[in-house]
Amino acid sequence: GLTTAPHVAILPSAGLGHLTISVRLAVALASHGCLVTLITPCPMSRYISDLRSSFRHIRLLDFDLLPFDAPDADPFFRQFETIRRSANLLGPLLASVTPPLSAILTDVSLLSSFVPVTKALHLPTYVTFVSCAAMLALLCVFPSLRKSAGDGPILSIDIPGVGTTPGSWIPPPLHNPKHIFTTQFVENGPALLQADGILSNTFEALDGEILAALNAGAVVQGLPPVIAIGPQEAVKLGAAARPARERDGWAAWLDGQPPKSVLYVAFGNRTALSREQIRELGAGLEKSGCRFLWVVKSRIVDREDDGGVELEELLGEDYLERVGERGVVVKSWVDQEEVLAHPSVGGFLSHGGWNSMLEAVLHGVSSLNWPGGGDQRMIAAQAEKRGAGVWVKEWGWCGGVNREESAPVSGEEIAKRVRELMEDAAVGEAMRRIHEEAVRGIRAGGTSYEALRKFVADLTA
Ligand code: BUP
Repeated sequence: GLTTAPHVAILPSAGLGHLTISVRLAVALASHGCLVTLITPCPMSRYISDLRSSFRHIRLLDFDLLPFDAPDADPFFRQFETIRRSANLLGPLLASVTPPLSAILTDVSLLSSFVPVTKALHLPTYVTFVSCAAMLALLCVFPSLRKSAGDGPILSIDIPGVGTTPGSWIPPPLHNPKHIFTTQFVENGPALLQADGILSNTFEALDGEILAALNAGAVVQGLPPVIAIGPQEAVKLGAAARPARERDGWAAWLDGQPPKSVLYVAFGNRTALSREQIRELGAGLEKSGCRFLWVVKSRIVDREDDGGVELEELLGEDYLERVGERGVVVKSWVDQEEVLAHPSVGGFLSHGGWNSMLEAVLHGVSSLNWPGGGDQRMIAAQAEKRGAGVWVKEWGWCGGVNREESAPVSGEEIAKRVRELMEDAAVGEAMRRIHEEAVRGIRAGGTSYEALRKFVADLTA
């Protein structure tokens, strides 16, 4: 008979990283023949309007949220809570969409709040998961783990497929049973069992063992299929999508550097280093003798807020003069995909956020992951196992909140490791291998490509 395209709605969570993957997924699903509606609860006007003008075939559905006041809270947390508390408003909105929806994809962090709403509409509900498979496995087992640890810390975790994970590697808030992250985590774990499937932005060569354990029911029984569809490629938005735009200063500078000679330094949107650590990092980059492009961030803000502090104040008066043509320092934001894709870039000093790690793999750039918090030690551990990044455990966390107690890592030490990263052939070779596997996976016939195609075909059937 006549088949019509399935219509899929995507609900992103707060934070740029989550919106980014939702946009990538929207574009990928559309390319597999889906009609896609992206629900936009985020007041990130510039990004959303870029999206509107760049992808006319993706529908945007404004989700008007209930006001929620928490003036002191982290902007990410405030946005997240605002979305969650508005869950009941989504039902009528989804029901009114035409043609009727075939499925909804909701970000895992919102799952427990939204699954009652989507289930009431009898809408097939899929979860989007944007971290490593070890984190997904942790999410599955965590509620019982938390219970048996009482009010105490969690010392070590044994998960089938993952092995033994030291307690110090899991997201730090999980050690505090009262933390909002923990209460959400404990609610979202069991909610996974109500979903029809989990779309995970990872791939076989990176996370295969853990995916197999999850799909065999070895981690938790009754888990819906975990479908690895990553690494999802970047999509060009707004100004970046226009071919004739002017090159940014840093991009023009990159154009003039030798192949693979530049170290790119950035710690994501939500990881700010202390002033002290910024100074040491600056000294390290200077000492290393490497060329570098450094995105400096001293405050935890998303893309649209640029912090307000002057570079000279952070780095010291004559730092930029001393570094001269050898390095470029940018405040707040560059198009990271464009940087990593540039032939001059040969290394990446990163916080190892999930998106950043996958982007480095997609472009085959050797990385040193210096976790800043959250899931980033779990990611660094898995990346190291598969050759997708070096991890210097002794450095501890790079980020402000988690680093408070300890002294900064010295410039000397940073210089040494950075030079090693840029020069070590074995590191480069390991990255090249995982890069090739990742790319093979997302091309026609590859595991991730075919998994997404089958997902769409099953919706149509
Ligand atoms: Br910094 C920076 N340009 O200058 P992660 C980041 N990015 O394009 P995070 C830029 O932001 P969450 C910049 O390419 C990646 O897609 C980068 O995501 C892009 O880390 C994204 O690596 C960063 O997952 O995650 O920001 O800590 O936002 O989810 O908290």
